[in-house]
Order: sequence, then C-alpha cells, then structure tokens
Amino acid sequence: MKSIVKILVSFFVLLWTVSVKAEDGSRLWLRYETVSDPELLKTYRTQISGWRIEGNSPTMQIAAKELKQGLEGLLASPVTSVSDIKTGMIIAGTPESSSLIRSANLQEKLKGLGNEGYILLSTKIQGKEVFVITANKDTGVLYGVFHFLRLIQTQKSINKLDIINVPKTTLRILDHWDNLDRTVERGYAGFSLWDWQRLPEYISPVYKEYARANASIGINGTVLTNVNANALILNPDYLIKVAALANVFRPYGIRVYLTARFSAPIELGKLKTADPLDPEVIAWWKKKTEEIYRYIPDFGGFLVKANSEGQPGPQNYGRSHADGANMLADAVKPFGGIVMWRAFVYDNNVPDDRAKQAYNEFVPLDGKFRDNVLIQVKNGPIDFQPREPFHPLFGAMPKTPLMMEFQITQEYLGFATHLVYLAPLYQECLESDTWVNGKGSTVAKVIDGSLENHTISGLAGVTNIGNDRNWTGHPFAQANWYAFGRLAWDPFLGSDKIADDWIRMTFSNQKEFVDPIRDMMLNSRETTVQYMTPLGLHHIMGNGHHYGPGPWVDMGRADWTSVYYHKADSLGIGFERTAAGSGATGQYAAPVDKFYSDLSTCPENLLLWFHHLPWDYRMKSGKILWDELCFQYTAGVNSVIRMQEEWAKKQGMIDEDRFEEVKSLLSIQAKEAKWWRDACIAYFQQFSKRPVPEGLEKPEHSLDYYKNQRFYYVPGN
Ligand code: BDP
Repeated sequence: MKSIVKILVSFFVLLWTVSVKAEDGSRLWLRYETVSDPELLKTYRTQISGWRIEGNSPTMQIAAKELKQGLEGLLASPVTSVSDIKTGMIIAGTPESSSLIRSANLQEKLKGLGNEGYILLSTKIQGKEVFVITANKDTGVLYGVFHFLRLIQTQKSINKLDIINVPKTTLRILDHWDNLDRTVERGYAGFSLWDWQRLPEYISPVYKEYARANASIGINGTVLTNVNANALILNPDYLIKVAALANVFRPYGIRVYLTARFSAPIELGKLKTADPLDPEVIAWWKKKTEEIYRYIPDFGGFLVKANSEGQPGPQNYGRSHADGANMLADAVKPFGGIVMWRAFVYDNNVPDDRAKQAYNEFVPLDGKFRDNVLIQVKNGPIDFQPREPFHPLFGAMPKTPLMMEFQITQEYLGFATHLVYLAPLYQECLESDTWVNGKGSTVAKVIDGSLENHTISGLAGVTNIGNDRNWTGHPFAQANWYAFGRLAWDPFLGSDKIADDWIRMTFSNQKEFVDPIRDMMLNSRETTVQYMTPLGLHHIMGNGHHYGPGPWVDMGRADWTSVYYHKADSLGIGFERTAAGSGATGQYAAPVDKFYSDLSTCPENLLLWFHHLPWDYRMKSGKILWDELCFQYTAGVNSVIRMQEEWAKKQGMIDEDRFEEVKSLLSIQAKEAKWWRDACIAYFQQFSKRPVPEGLEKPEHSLDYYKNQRFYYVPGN
C-alpha cells in the first residue's frame, strides 16, 4: 500500500513539474530551473553562501541581477547579496572596482585576459574560502557570471574552481539581414526584432533580452541591417533609433554596426557619383561617419556587400574592392571603427566557375587594405550550402585579416522547420586544413588571427532570430544561435560539448534525455545533407525562395540554376573542378589541391563538388554511383524517421509544449525529406536511365508532379 502511495506521489510530482509550467521557448538557455539532482542541489546550497558584486556600473548591475536570478532559480532559495565575507561567497568584480579583488593578488593571472577574458577561481579572501569572478573589465565579469551559472545549470562541479577563459577572437558578431520594413531576408522566425517605427521612444523589453542572451555566449557585436542595404538607415531620423538600440546593448558589451550602401552619397547626398576616389564622395562619407559617431560614440563600423547580386560598389567606377573598403576604413579609423568587406562576389558575366571568382578578385588585393578592414568570407566558395569544402580564400590572403561568415538561419537547410544542428557544419570548416603554412594551418587558425598574427579577428553569423516567441522558430534552432556564439569565442570547441551544454540548459539534465538527443543533434546535419545534397551535390533547391528541391531549375542566370551546378547528363553527374575542369582545386594549397583532385583521396561526401563522374563509377561501398546516390537519399529520409522515433520516446521527460512542437516539426521534416529524395531521384533518373536499386522505394510521383509544385509567399524570400 505504502509503495503505491509513493508511486502515486512521485507520479503527481512528475506531472506537476512537466505540465505546470508553460514553456514557450522564450527563456532560451537561460531558464535557471532548479537543479534536478537532489544530492547536487544540497551540495551547491552548502557550497554557496551568498554573493557580492563589487561595482555598480550598468554592466555590474546587470551581472548582479543575473547572479541573483540565476542562483535563486537554480538553488530554489533566496541567495542574498551580503556585505560580510563568509565562506562560500561569490565575489565578482574587477581590480578597479573592488579592493577585495585587489587584495587577492591576481595581477599575474589578470595580465593575459585582455578586455573580455575572465577568471573563475576558488581562493581565500580575508581567510575565507570564496569564489572569485574577476576580469580586467566589467564585461569580462558579466561573461564570468554567465559561465559560473552555466556550471550549475549543466550540473558541473564548482569545487576548486580555476578557470581562465579568454576569447580567441576580437569580433563575435551577429549579422541581421533585417530590412527597415521589418521583413527579414532569409528569416523564418517572424519579423525583425527592431521596431523602427516606435523607436527611439519605445524600447521593447525584447532588446534587453536579446542583449542578455548574446552576452551569455560572448557575442559582442550586432549588424542591425541587411547586407542588401538601404541607405535610409544612415539618415539622422534612423540614426537616432540606432542610437537607442546601442544604448540598450552597450552595458552588455555589444557594439552596433550598420550595413553601408555604397551608393548612399548619391541617394542621400545627391552627389553625382559614389566613386570612392572622388574627393566629394570621400568628404561625404567622412562627414556622415562623424555624424554617426555623434549619435553612437562606440559605433562599431560598417559591413559592406559591394558589386554582388546587384549591389552597387567601387567597380561601378572602375575601382577595386580595396579602393572602396579603404575609403570607408579611413572614415571610421579616427573613431576606432572597422570595415567588414564581404568577399561574397560573383558575376554572371565573368566566364568562370562561380566558386573561383571571390578568390580571383581578392587574392591580388592582399596587402592593399587598411589595417582596420576585415574581409568577411563565407565558409564555402558557393553559398551556405548543406556541405561545401572550405573557401579557398582562407589562408590565401596572409596580409589581411579574414573573418568567417557562417549562416545561422537555415536558408538552405530546411528553414526553421527542419531540426539541423549546425555546429558540426561550422566545426568541419574550422577544422579544415588549408596547408598554407604546412600541416595544421587550419581555417580556425586563419580566422582567429593566430596563423598570421593579426590583431583583429572574428566570426559573423547570419542570424536566425525574429520576433517569434521562441526567437528562432524551431526550438532546436536556438542551439545554432548558441553554438555560433560559443564557437565565435573559441573556434576550437567541439560541437558535442556545445550541444551537451545547450541541451542541459534548454531542456533537461537527465542522462536519458541528454545522451540520445545530443547524438540526434550531432547526426542531424549529415542527415540533411543526405536527403538534400548527398555526395557533394549543391545548389539544387527551388528557384529564388530556395524552398524544397529544384534540380531541374534552368532559367535566368546560369549561376543561379541547378543544372549549372550538377551538370547531370547521360554520361554522368558532377562539377569537374580539377585541372581537367574549371581548375578550382588549383586555388587551394598544393596538398589540398592534390587531395581533392585525386579520386582515391577526395572524400566521397564532396565527390560531385569536384568531379564529374559516370553513373556507373564504382564507389568505396562497391555500389555504382547511381545506386549510391539513391541509397544516400534514402538513408537521409530514414534518419529523419529515426529522429522522430527517438523524439517520441522523450514524451514526459520535458514540458508538453515544446515536446509537441518539435514532434510536429519533425513530421513536416520527414515529409519534406521524402519530397527531396523522391524529386531528386525522379529527376536524376532521366539521365542515369537506371532503375532505383532493389529494396528501395520508387519515387511516389512522376517528375512532372514535382516540377509543377508551386509555392506562394514562401517565408524569407
Ligand atoms: C544568398 C541569399 C541572399 C543574400 C546573399 C548574400 O540567398 O538572400 O543576399 O546570400 O549573402 O545566399 O548576400
């Protein structure tokens, strides 16, 4: 009888904990739910006796609020701010703000921390064992507070803390492709967060929440506007709104940047030209920049997309990208600003493989840029595809700091509908070896500046944030925002570790939940590659909106068509990029060129990126290429079904709200994965003229059926 009562009680407790709280995802990874392991909870409660934030700058006030909120939530007891030093106190401050910190003799340790690094340390102050969170600057302390709380959120030991954490990069930036009308280019989570119409008077509480979430992962900059830029943002009536946002973000260590439309001197200044060497143009930008800094004294600088996809740029006037970038760099230089100049340039009129064009354009300019210019390079040479090799520019411009541009929003990976954890994609690129200075010259070392000793370095992520309640549309898309921030801070972090932390903070610390969901996340990107673009296929999605498969797309500009990229014909499939084809492999260092060119070493997951091969080409599996393609597509679909099965087992382990939401989205993903598979197999089969291998399903519909699908109002377009 007793045990029945016990079971019933625990059942109701479980029911209460999982059902009482409505979880809409808005709290992201900063939920601060009470530590679920009762033993651990007891331990933390005995270890932590109180806290004290030394200093009262706006940043320190934020740190204090966070620590209080975090500890109260995690320990489910009011942990108070106290003034006397007790054992188990958390003391947070800088040597400048705190005599206690000064007394702890940390000068040596603090030396290497720079402006953003921090220390978490168990040490003695006034004879008492305490926790110290310290840094040279207040922002570092705030980062340290978030790290300390993360240890408890993820149920790690806080015994004998001795953590020194310094960001490996100086710029960790979110790029918003947000338009002034609040639509978001390639945004799938609602409209833009920036409520331009009601700014600057109305400061939405969301701005603070946004800044807080970013600070918790070390993001220190935000580009507010779309790279396809609107010059109006540079007008005073908008600058005053930008300033209001900058004021909110500043205490969180976040600087504001804007995209600069190259033709702004014509559009706003009524000049006849935007030629970067024209004295009037130079003067216009100088004046404009001074004006911006009057509104926003710590304005970060400009991000520029020039001479690409219809955007104006220096080449309209016969000038180079360096001429354009340097003109703006000179304008922001006196104020400590920077220019992020994008290398995403290609032109339909250039009769060369699109994958080669950025390299051809930029390598000759190495050494010609001002020291406050970074060249922002997409991870791969085409365009944020599910899988690309690393961009050949990495390592090829040693005199110029190159900044990574990753896409967090899933333009080519299922929008905000498909569960795709992107950290493995990022990691794969960062770990790639460019070989430019011999073995070990990884992309990560190029972009953190260590390979060529650059003082500015960074990563930009095209964000997936919108005004959806859960910020990112898909609850798991939050993990991509999170992972980007963690990797921007430390490009050498593993995606598994990041996923582990994120799951624990966002959902649960329960091992039965964490382990399988982490595995599911880690596999999810490969799964998506399989059902969309296996074996190195790329750019075969629907035209314009990029929704769903479109391997048949063959209209308009060649470099916007699928047939240009897959080159399927009766003989075979794939884009020959070796010396026998476009020669793109020649843009890599010799060992990499050889590695990709040689069929025996070229990874099969990039095979058709680099090689055009006959349908009966023998794969490592022993299957012929056509059969392998069908198997890969099928494996992708089956993996999604396994994700669904895995997720179904998690019912009751987390809140019903998010459980149901993910479940529904997975069922859409399964449907769309099959659509991708069936449409692509049906399409390529006309060329291979071979049957779908035995044991695999035939496409459900005819090719015409897939080709005739029409979609209106696709989001993000
Ligand atoms: C492409 C997007 C387009 C962007 C472009 C860019 O489809 O909307 O403007 O990238 O990065 O992938 O500039």
